[in-house]
Amino acid sequence: MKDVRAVQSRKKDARDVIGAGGELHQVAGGSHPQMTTNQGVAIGDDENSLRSGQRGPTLLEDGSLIEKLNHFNHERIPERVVHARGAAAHGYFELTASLADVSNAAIFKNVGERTPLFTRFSTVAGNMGSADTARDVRGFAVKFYTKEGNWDLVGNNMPVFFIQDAIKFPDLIHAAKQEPDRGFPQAQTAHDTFWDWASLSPESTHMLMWIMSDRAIPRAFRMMEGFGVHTFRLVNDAGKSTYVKFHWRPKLGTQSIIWDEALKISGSDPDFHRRDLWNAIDMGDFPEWELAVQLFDDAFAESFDFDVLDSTKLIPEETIPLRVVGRMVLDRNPDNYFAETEQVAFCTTHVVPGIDFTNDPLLQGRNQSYQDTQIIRLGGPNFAQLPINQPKCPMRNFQRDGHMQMGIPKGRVSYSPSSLSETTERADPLNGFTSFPATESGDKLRVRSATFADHYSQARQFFFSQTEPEQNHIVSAFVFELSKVATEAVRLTMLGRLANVDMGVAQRVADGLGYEGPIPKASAMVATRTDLAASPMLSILAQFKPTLKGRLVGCLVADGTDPAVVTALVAEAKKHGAQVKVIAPKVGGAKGSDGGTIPADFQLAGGSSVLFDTVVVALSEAGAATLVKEAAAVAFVHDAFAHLKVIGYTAGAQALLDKAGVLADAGVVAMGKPSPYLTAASKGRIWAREPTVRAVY
Ligand code: HDE
Repeated sequence: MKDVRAVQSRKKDARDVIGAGGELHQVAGGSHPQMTTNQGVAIGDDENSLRSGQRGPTLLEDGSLIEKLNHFNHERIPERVVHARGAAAHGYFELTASLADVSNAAIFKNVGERTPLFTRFSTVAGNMGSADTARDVRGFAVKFYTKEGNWDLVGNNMPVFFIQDAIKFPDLIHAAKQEPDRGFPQAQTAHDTFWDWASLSPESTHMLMWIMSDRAIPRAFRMMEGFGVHTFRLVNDAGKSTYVKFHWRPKLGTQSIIWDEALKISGSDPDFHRRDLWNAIDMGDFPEWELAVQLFDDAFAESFDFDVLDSTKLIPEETIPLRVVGRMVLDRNPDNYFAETEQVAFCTTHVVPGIDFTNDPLLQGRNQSYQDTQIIRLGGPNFAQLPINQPKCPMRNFQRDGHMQMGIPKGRVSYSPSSLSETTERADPLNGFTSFPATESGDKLRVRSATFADHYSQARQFFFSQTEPEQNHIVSAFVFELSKVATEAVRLTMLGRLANVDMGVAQRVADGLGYEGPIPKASAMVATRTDLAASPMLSILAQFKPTLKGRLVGCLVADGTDPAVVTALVAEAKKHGAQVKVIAPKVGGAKGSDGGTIPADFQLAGGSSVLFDTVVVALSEAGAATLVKEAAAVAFVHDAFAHLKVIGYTAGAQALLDKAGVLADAGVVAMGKPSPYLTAASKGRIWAREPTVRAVY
């Protein structure tokens, strides 16, 4: 064995690493600063702990070992009890139209002014390591670092919620999360406890329609809408209050995936959404949303069909159109997932002067919950001092001490009022936050207002505002979920609730379940209204933007592929704002018909067609003859067809198309020039194909 002391003396600089038996490695490249302990002491050796003799016991005095392991042991903090899995980005809000008539918030005053922000998207039910494409609501939380302090708009990608009163939130979440005895299923509502709770909670019916719709399986974070959900209040300079609902509208349009695709993406790329967000920002293709508001007054609130304080209801955009006031651009990925995405602490109570609350009982409960959850999650009351949470304006008060106090407050005065210091902070009655002086009176009761009692009318309105394929998907989603419910009585209770939405819908779900008995309607306080006009704004497909911007084209190649097809496709797709990814049997690429190499982005097994919006099968006859014997290639094409994608193909690819069961239709396009194919692909999926590939109940 070499003498380690001799090796130590050969160590020339910080790049040298001493391995087993005193082997000296040089790690090339860069000019590296010294590694130190947390006390700033330079570390001489980060590969070997201190021991007595070469094979002897490790010594307790090895401070750098103990410091390193202790820190590692404490690397995890409790994950969020809900919305644990998320991805985030930095960006800015730019005001494009003044809102000063209704709010004196500085962020709404100066057109053109940019306010920095941090936005976190999330799923609700799954744990941190769950898959992105679970059927779920997506969190859409924005922290605006305004000049007057932080404003957190902690919303979702659906405008309504499951419950009307915060007291029911723990029950909803316990029912949706893994069942407590067995610890599964992960990140799904398709199990008995969720549907047991839902079937016994009629107020959830409207939200169930949303969650069973394609809104719950978005194509990308940058292709989903966002909503503040509650009715908030804006207050102007004159102290006048205006009610407001906040909306985010994605510039790329709202788009979803198909359920079978979602299931398969969970396996192919569990990070599908966070990767998409990261890549888009990394490439400089910055995701963008419009911020819009629905504004209304007491008179409208009085006359509206439903209670504006009820978070299970929405105000159709046809009734109060959106007023666009600004845009959000996400232009910078986090530097560190933990320090930023994990430690960001959103609280509904974080509002600024000019923005205020209403009596929505869900919002009122949230105002307690978020602050408290951050204290347990982040270990104490000083979480606002973490860089990601610090306001970008002065933060001064007499709150002191506590775990991880990072400031060093000076002076003897840590209280108010005081006269001992000329320079300590004081409250500012003129410019500081003052709550809107709403008049409140009434008996102290545990009660829910009768104006919250209609649980079905808007659920029905939502269903009948959808296009036919979207309605079919809602029915199929109910069938899928309830088929995973083992307790038959729960399924039947749920059918009875659906019957209150519409007997036809309940019957379709019953058919899908193979249930042939009678469906007894659940009792309801208020009869379901059938006179609410359809609201096309609630449909994704009715608002579909024909574009390939931000979309991915997957091009399957093999040895013998004509490289000119790929080159032309890449060039044309770029004009559409889309990106082409090449999939080949080997990641080193395929041998083109000209003898050169066609470089690949994906190896076939890791590049399933579910990862792309549309695909091209660019094969020679010989290439297709090889790939018909490759299950991954057959599945690539078969899935693309079953997921209603537009498929471009070269003549040589026909054998693979046949093997995959592809039948000619408007979405199966021969590749001459790439333009007709790309034009067809920009129109989205081939919905007419759906009844030929999937049962419609
Ligand atoms: Fe949340 N919610 N929530 N929620 N929520 C949390 O706070 C809670 C609700 C939403 O990216 C928790 O920091 C209660 C509605 C988002 O960090 C917790 C109630 C809406 C996020 C909490 C609700 C939301 C959360 C868990 C019923 C849409 C993720 C960790 C009264 C408008 C924020 C945390 C992020 C997170 C409580 C209902 C959105 C426990 C009690 C309605 C986007 O405080």
